[in-house]
Amino acid sequence: MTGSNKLPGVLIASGPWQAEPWADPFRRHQPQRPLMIWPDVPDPGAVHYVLAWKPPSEAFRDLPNLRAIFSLGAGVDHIVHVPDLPKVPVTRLVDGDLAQRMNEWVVLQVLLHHRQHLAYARQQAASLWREIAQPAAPEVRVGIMGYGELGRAAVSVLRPLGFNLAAWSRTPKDDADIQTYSGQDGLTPFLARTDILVVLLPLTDETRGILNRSLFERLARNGPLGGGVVINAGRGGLQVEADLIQALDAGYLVGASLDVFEPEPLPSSSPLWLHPKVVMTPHVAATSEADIQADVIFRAIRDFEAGQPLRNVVDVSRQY
Ligand code: OXD
Repeated sequence: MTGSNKLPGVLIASGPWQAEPWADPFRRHQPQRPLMIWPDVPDPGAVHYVLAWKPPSEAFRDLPNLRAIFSLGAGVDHIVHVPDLPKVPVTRLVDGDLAQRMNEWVVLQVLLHHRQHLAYARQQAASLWREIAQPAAPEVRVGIMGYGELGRAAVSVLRPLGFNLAAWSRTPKDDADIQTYSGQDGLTPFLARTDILVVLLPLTDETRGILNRSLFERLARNGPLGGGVVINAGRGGLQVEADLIQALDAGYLVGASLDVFEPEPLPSSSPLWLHPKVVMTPHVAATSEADIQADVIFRAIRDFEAGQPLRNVVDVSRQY
């Protein structure tokens, strides 16, 4: 509490998202807590917490009592690159609802390529009744790139379907119960055993452009799908669009599912829109539902003020 008996204030800088739903639990449960919505900040000194999604850098300026920044999404790339970011903890959203939504999207896309739905959709458009050879799930090697909260959740839903699973992460994970690979040395063997690549990586200086020609070329070509499939629900900046299209056209990639792009919205001039081997969704794989996630942040602030450590704090120097 501040000396004036006011609760520490919250500033919501939700970029393109509506701010009101994020304000809701604070208004309902703690109407006495100062609540401001960027750019209307009449009392900067009262702001102890910023709730941020794609915030303008000015949103963090001149906040002398700022204690923490809460990302409104699982990713923090939209915050950590803000110039002169205040040196306070930045947290990301980790929540069952987000993981469940991402799981649904990942399973949908893996099955869509595994069950060759794009080919069947083309056949339907041509009124063509023809069976396509169908490999069994254990014959298909799915590789999860990024073995954090969402990567582990994806494994938990893909495993019962019977796929042959492995994961790759920047640093070794000793507690995994699937085969894991790590670092630059582990990348080539991981790709060589992967038919369907599911990408759940954060966007950092290290991962920007990682989905490029050299990576696509190293994916397995001897699998039952006849080439590699890339499924990206991480960030658009991970993929080099021209390399992806070249790999699809050359045939060593047989399909791609993309939820993320750079820039977003994807310009209508992008050839991805009409590419016959590409499935696209407009960054909706795991949307932060304000109705649910505002409560998660409200509780995190309440627990923090009751003396508990902040959870899900990211390492700003590592950018995730
Ligand atoms: C997120 C996202 O970061 O939806 O949560 O991209």
